[in-house]
Amino acid sequence: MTESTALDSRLVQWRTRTELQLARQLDLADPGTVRLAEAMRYSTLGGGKRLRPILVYATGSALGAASELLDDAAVAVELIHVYSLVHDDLPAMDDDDLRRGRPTCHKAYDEGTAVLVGDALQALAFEIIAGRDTALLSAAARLQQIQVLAQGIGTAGMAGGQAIDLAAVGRQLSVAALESMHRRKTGALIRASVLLGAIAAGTVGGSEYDALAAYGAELGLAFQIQDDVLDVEGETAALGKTAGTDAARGKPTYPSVHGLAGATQLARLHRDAAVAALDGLGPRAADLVSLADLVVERSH
Ligand code: GRG
Repeated sequence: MTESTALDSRLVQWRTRTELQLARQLDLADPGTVRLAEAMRYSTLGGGKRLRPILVYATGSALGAASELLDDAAVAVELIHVYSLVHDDLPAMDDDDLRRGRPTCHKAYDEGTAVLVGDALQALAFEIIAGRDTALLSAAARLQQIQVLAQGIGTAGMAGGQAIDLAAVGRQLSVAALESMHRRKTGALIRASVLLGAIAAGTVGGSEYDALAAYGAELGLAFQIQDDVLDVEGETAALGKTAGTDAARGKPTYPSVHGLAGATQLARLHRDAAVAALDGLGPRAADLVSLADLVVERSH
């Protein structure tokens, strides 16, 4: 088996594992909240690349952790990601009709339900990593995961980045401000995904932890720049979301600030920085290097 075929089969395994774990955790049986539970499943189980759980599994596996130790973190980061997509699609934010090739949550259900779906998915994510139904990790490791995840999605991370994004519509941002927004909005959760995998594997600090934090941050930025590029170059059908919306909304993006060729080149520079950060991990980091390549080469 070639190296890329071996990675392909691990990606299939990690995606399948993620789907099974998500379905299991979303099997909410409270008869009083049937519509909410159904909308949570609609939003979560309807496709997606599952990049963030894959990063949890790839990082944890690189450091020697069994998949059972990584399941809770993998599910948690995807639930948080889905919450952010559901809220981002609301009329008060990006007002999108299409997500993952289907009507957005507030279109398929209603706005109030979509707000609650995001709220409940976020709460469920933290309940799971706190040890909802397993306690395979030590309490100290789970607490550290909770801290890392909370920092990744709060004012210093995703929500803060989204606030800068909302305030920037119709304005041009400086190069530094654009980078700072992207690092928070998208990069911080991707960085947290890598770190949650590391913590589950027992890497809770030190030079390898710092190296993985740098890898995750650079990878997150490369991912978001490629997302901006695809919004210009991509097709709605392949993306599963409406292409061209950034420009239509007057959003500052990497292509609008650096041009398309400049943005593509910058995505590759951040990919290179991500890979360089992994130097000290040696061959154990092979999958993480390949994932960095996939992130900048992706077409959806
Ligand atoms: C609502 C607090 C709050 C934050 C929203 C992440 C985010 C902030 C908004 C998502 C909108 C968006 C298109 C961001 C650009 C990058 C990104 C996160 C794209 C979607 O992620 P993918 O490509 O999606 O991994 P799939 O569907 O494959 O999971």
